[in-house]
Amino acid sequence: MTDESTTPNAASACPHLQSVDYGDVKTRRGQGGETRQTADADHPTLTTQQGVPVADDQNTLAIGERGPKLLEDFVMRDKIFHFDHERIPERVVHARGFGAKGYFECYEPLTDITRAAPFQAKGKKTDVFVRFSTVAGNKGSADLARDVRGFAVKFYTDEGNWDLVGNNIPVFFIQDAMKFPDLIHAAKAEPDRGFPQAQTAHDNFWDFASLMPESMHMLMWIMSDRAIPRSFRFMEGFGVHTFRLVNAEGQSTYVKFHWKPKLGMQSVVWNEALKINGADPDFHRRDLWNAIQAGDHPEWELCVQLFDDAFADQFEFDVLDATKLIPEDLVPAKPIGKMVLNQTVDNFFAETEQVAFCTQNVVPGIDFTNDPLLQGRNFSYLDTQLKRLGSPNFTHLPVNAPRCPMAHFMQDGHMAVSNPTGRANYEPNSWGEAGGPRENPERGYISHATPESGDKRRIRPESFADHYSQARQFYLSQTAVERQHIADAFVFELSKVQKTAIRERLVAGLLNVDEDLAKRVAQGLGLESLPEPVPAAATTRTDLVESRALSILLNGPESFAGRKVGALVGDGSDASTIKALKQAVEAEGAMLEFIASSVGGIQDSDGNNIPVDEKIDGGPSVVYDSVAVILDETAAHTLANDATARDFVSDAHAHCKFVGFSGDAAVLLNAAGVSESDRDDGYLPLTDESRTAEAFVQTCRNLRFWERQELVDQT
Ligand code: HDE
Repeated sequence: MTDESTTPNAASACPHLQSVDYGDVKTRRGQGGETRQTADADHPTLTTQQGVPVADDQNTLAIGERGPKLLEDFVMRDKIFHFDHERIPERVVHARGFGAKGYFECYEPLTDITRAAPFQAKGKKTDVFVRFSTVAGNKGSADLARDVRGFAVKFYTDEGNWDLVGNNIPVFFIQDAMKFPDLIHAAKAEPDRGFPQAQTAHDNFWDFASLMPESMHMLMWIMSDRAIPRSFRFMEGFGVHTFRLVNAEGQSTYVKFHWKPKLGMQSVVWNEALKINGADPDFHRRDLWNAIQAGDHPEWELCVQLFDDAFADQFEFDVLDATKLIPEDLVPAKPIGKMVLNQTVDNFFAETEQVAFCTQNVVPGIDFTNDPLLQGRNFSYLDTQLKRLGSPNFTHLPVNAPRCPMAHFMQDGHMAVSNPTGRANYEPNSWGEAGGPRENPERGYISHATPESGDKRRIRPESFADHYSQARQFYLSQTAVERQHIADAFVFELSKVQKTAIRERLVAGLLNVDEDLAKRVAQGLGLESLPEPVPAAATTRTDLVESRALSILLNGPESFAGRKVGALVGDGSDASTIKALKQAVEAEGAMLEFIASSVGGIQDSDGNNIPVDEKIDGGPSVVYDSVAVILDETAAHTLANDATARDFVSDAHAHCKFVGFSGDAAVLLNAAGVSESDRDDGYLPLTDESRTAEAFVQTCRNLRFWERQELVDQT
């Protein structure tokens, strides 16, 4: 027998441990120099999944020091086995998402129109879980893809879970769920090559879209800046479909749900999106995380458009058609409560990844309509959750479990953690008090008794046939800047399409929307002549009135709260100017970050150490809402030779941002190509007088100096 085999267990687990001090971290080293951190008063003992204490988490059990490893090592196998199975199938759509928790608070009782629990009393609070997402990209894709954002809300009501699984755009690409797999196949990476990732800018998508006239209204929305939001906090949400609210007497009212952000709407511009995706692919999730962690809890008002059959019958379009909206000018969106997101998740996988939204999760007082898309979704979501989460018991996971009393006879299956107790697992039964739950005709869910008749057929209603009128209304309701962005987006996307016939077909569709738009796109694509318009199933209406609610810029914020200023500083930056800016930004409820050549911090003109948030190449101006450049002459000259510092300025200029600058910073501005004559009213001087900082922040409320755009485009 060798010495090794006779060594007692405890000693062999910790041979020759040497203490090592890393300054703030105290560890020990094993014989091979490996780091060993052992349990102590502050750190509990590591165990296997079976609860067995682990003596050595660094070395696999072996024969001899350099010999073969043993299959007997259940500690190592437990760890690797679990790791091998860490992934679950990502969602087939909306794979990349980010969740947060909070509550919904009801403004006034809505008992006359619905018996739904969250709306029964003023001030009533209902817990919610929200997951925002992009649609096309994989789980690891970048946040600022041009895409629809999912806006899914799970209400843990007193009468079960209600999932309002919406988007940040009020209409959809298709009218019948039958086409969903085709739409998603076309939008995602092309199957032979596996790219492009998280982009619709490729042949397959535009081939499909150009052959689906019903998608035109939605195309206008996704080519608009709605598809590149600045933050989840600054975007609207929509239930999309027409639903029903049903009161205790069984009377139904049609409803469309809208979420309106209290902080107002805001988007980035496309060139920024492209750059943000490189600088910070987690831009949106980081933004939400940071805001909630900083106590800046985002809020949305839940608004409802309520209408009856009489309105539905006289409305120009079919309220069951998800490619149409009801303009707010026709039916106002009435606020009925607010949602506050005040908690980040404790664990991303347990909550954000495993949350299972299902459109068919409704509660008494909320019901479906015959929207063919909604009906298809009601099948799809349950099916998808079984595939993803692997068991019908996904409702046992805390994020999915209702928070109201629950009693039923469903049992067993994979991973059952809360099987019903007692003898009775069926009904009817004669077990008296131990007999378990019974149906409840008073409190139970009763579907609205809608009369239905007709022949069993596969047919699209004629009332769904107008594909262009609302697309036109949307386009004409935009400001000039927004129209330009839409045209530019079509040109960008279609320029990535290789087949000219596809580009032409799309322009032929746009001719049914607006001739000016079609011409701009054709010109941007270098088409030699305009094609003939696509034959339309119904003539485009030109009498629909423009609607302010459809524009982002007309619904921007009233203040700069929740936004972020990036200040480029260096050693010697004027202390009073920095202080004044910080005060003005914070008084507005906004945030100030410092950017410098080194993350080690700077010394201002008074010799104070100012901590720096980002090194210049990690904090480009694209990730800020406005920028300030506060430099003394020496630092300005040094940074004038730094390409990233010049980009900081020239990007801010090109993206029409407001720029505050101290006198000496002009050296850098000039070097970045923004000479004195280029400095328009979007450039504001910052001095040691607090009024200059206040004026800068007040101007920032406009978010961008759009007057610059035309000039920038020309250059
Ligand atoms: Fe979805 N959708 N969808 N969808 N959808 C899914 O369910 C589906 C549609 C939406 O953060 C899937 O859990 C069909 C419209 C959101 O977890 C899947 C149709 C709208 C989310 C599915 C639609 C949405 C999903 C994939 C056509 C806006 C993410 C993973 C009839 C109103 C929820 C999953 C989350 C997710 C099917 C159309 C919104 C496959 C068949 C319209 C926000 O079940």
